[in-house]
This record gives sequence, C-alpha cells and structure tokens, in this order.
Amino acid sequence: MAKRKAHSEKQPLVGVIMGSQSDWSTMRHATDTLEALGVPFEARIVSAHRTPRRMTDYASTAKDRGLKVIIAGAGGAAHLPGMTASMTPLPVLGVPVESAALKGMDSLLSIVQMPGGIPVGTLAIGKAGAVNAGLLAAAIVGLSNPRIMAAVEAWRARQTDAIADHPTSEKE
Ligand code: RP5
Repeated sequence: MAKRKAHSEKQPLVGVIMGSQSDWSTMRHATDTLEALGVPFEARIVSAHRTPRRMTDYASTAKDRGLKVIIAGAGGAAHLPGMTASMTPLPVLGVPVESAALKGMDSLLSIVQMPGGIPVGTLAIGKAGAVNAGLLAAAIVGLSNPRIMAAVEAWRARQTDAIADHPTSEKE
C-alpha cells in the first residue's frame, strides 16, 4: 500500500512535529483530532538531536508561514518542544511520548520543566496528551475562527452525550 503523508490541503494553522517516526503512533492522535475538528494542519519529523538545522528552520519560519500553534511530541531526553519554543513566539504544546525505559517520565520532565521565560504548554504522557494537544490547539485557533470554535463545542457536546448515566456490566 502506498504511504500517505499526513497533512490537510488548506493553509496549515497547526504544525505537528515529532522527533522520530517512532513517535507517530502517538502523535497521529493529535492529527486525528485536528482532522475531526476541521483544523488544517501539517505533520513533520523534526528532531532536535538528529536534524537540528531542520528544527531551526522549522521553528524560525513557522509564524511567517501562517502557523498559529505548534504541537511538538518527543520522547526520552525530549528537547524538541523547548528548543522549538525558544525560536518562535507561537504557542508550543508539548506531548511527552512514552519511552520504553522510563515509561515517559523522562519525556514528561524534560518537557515540563522549562525555566521561566520560555513556556511550553505540557500535556499528559502518550495518547491522552496527543488528543488533548489537538483539542487545545483547536481551541486556541478557535479564538479567532468561529467555525473551529463551533467544532470544538460540538465535539465536547457529543462527548458529554456519549456518557451513560449508569454503569452496566458486560454480561447484562
Ligand atoms: C526522541 O527519541 C524521539 O522523539 C523518540 O521518542 C525517541 C526515540 O527515537 P527513535 O530511536 O525511535 O528514532 O528523539
């Protein structure tokens, strides 16, 4: 089967970057969420360690290219969100990818413990963090885009409607 690049056709408003192909199984939950909300996005592999020039180019041109928010996912010694945030005034949301050795605690602490002055909005480890990064990015973009804010509100209403009043046993 032909490999498909994840992106939307329109001018991207959210940039989703990740340190490695191995992060994609987590980060695709961010792009799935953006897609469900109709938020134009692009997805790229950008490593702070292995492709530092690509990271510098990406972060320093992001605002002029029309992006409004960057979601950056990385695992282990996860420098990508913080380094990206140091080179752009755009809001950067960090997703700690679960690592094999330390279950993502290394990723979480690397991303969340930014010194004062360069913020990274840090989400939960793994899939929950990727989904929430997509929702948060949509809400930020939605502040100046009524269509996207309406999509966020509708998504939340559907989630609320889907919660049963009473628990049921699978055997019933
Ligand atoms: C980080 O190293 C990446 O974000 C990834 O989570 C981790 C491992 O990368 P691979 O060795 O799987 O490419 O830079």
